[in-house]
Amino acid sequence: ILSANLGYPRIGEKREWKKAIEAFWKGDINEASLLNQTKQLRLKALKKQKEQGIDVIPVADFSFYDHVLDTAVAFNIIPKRFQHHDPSALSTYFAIARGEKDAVAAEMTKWFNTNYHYIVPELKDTEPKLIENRALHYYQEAKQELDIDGKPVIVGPVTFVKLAKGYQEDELESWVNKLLPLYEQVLQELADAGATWVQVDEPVLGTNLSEKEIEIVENVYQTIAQNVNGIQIILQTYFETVQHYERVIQLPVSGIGLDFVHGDNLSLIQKFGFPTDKVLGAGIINGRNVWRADLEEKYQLLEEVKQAAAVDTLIVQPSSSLLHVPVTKQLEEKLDDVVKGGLSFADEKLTELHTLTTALRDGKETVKEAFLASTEAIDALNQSEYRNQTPEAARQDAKRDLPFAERKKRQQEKLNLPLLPTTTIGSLPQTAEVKRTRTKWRKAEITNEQYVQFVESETKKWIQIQEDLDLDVLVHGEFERTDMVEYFGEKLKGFAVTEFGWVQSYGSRCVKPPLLAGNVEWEKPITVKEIEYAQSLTDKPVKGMLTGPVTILNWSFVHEGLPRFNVQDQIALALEKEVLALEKAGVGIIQVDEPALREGLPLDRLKWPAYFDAAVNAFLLATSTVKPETQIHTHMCYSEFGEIYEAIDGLDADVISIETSRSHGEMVETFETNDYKKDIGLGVYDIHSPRVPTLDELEANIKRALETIDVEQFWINPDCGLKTRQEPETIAALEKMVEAAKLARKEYAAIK
Ligand code: THG
Ligand code: ZN
Repeated sequence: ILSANLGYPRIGEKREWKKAIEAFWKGDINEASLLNQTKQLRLKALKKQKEQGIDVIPVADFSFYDHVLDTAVAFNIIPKRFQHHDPSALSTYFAIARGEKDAVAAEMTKWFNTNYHYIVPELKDTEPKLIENRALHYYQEAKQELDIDGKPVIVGPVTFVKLAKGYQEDELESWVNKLLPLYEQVLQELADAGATWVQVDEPVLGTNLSEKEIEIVENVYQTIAQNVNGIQIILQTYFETVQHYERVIQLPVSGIGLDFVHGDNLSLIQKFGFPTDKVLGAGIINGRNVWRADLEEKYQLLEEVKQAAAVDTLIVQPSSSLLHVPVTKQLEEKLDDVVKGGLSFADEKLTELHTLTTALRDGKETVKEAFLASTEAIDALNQSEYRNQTPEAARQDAKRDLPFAERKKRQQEKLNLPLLPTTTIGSLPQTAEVKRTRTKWRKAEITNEQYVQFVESETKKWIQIQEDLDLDVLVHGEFERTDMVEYFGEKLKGFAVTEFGWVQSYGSRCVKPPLLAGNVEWEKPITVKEIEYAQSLTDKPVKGMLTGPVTILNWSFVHEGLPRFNVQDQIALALEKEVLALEKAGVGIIQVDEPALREGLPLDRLKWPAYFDAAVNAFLLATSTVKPETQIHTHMCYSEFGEIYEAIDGLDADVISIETSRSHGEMVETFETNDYKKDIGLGVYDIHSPRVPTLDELEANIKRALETIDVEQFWINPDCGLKTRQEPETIAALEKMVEAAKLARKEYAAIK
């Protein structure tokens, strides 16, 4: 019996990694300094894992941005527009991730159903060859510096190709065949350097692979087994039940890692067994949540696993990489004791792994105290005020009273908006000054009053700017909010927020998910004051801005003792109270954003209908009890809409805005083929880049949309919130956008 980790968080206890990388981008530190600082972070992480008694420690899980981009660049898979650069230069790597003057960044998208984004590889027009054996490099570093025989982690070939841009099944085989010799070289060099284990991540094995695809998986691992000698591959899966289980366990690898937290892999091993000559990596500690494990329960589960899989070597490990959780809870000083006692971040999870391994190896009595402490912490949380109310029962058939066409008539009477109304998504630039002031307020360096006054002055400034720009539907700008989910987490009962609980979201960007410890309750209006203030400054409508139940659920760390769909309904009912409070305060347009609706989709398609039903009902619980003349908006942040179209329609929002500027044409088609009837704003420019769009581009995007979408249905807006942008470029871009809208209005008025 061994203990292992699958990947350690990159960002450092206090986001040192992020700060070093951003300092390098700004030119404040040079490359040598970046390399040195990040090396120290890696070594510190390795040392910690060793000291915690982890037997099999991952290496090469480090990245300067993203591990999928690492894999691509190491194989010379560099988008054509960056191919004139040196493929081995760090500057090339960052250019692909972030874009440069004449070349847009590679797209990024969600890593399976997590809130982590990877850079989408572009295979077209590339010639794969091995630029760098990263796995070997980091293996040697750990060996030389700390005498650790690390386990290099690499993204498997099938997962890598499946995640590439424009993936088509009939191209899988040829691409995998091109990459296989490179993988073989990487693995052989590792073996020759003395590596004992290598972890090959193939999370696509938890998705619905076709017959053809699973055959390719078989070929890949047979070929590797034939051509590489002297290394033990652990084929690592996570996030879901393995599909094609009986074939996967026959693959010629030394071990297989299964997730025993998500999905139902236990039933599979109980039903079909597990090869006794293979190592089983039992993913027992949740790698995606921050709540302390119930060690008794985990121990029982391990016993069941052991019984079903009579293997010689069992590896006790987290369910996935710990990339998805913060580093350590030790720094938290403001948390309620009961909550803090109930937490396990990455470091504490390593302790849990060690405890469970010891219990299996030497008997439970040897770690009696740790088991007792776990039980006590969980009991304390269960008996705390977080759990003592009975949640309100949710309706299952929430629905607006009147059909859309009738609502639209009444809303238009009230709002009197022009053809092709213009608006923004909600957040406005969070300048350094905004962030600085909030930090000061948090540290009590300024009073509450001073802070509120500052936020109001920003709102006032921007209401004026929006009026000058002649936008039609205004926003207050969300200057009082950090992250939208963290913000609602701070205000709703049942949640707690941390000080240092950061996790990587994309590149150097991090988020701090709130902790959902118990039943959710709305206590008093959250957003009404700010919206009322903004509305008092203008005659134009100001939108109320809320984050929806699916997104709050998805972007929080929800306690595993709480049933997810129930929690989602509780959040929805709390939001309904906020929606009604806004309506009562005279707010005529309320936007409830659901940017996480899509990423929350289960990996297994069979689970989609239940997910959608629950998501749609929760959104309707929150939004359907307003008056017909109150206009409900929603916003979503991604482009592949085809497969979730029905759910989107089911939300029954009066207006939806979506992020489309990087794939405008495709998106228009989805709504066209489905004959979507409600109002819709397809983002007319990309806010993820500081570039100000030209009038021509904006007009072209509007025109393209109006070829198929009715002009009466269309809204003109940027494709996402503006909080990460600077003020001057934002104003310049919006100016152009309003100009384009006015030109389009004229044109269409003439046609009519
Ligand atoms: N909130 C949460 N999750 C998200 C998003 C979000 N996931 C998807 C998408 N939006 C990711 N986008 C971002 C955009 C910006 C930042 C993080 C994720 C960001 N973070 C600050 C940083 O790392 O510097 C930290 C926050 C701050 O200091 O204000 O800018 O919006 N939950
Ligand atoms: Zn968005």
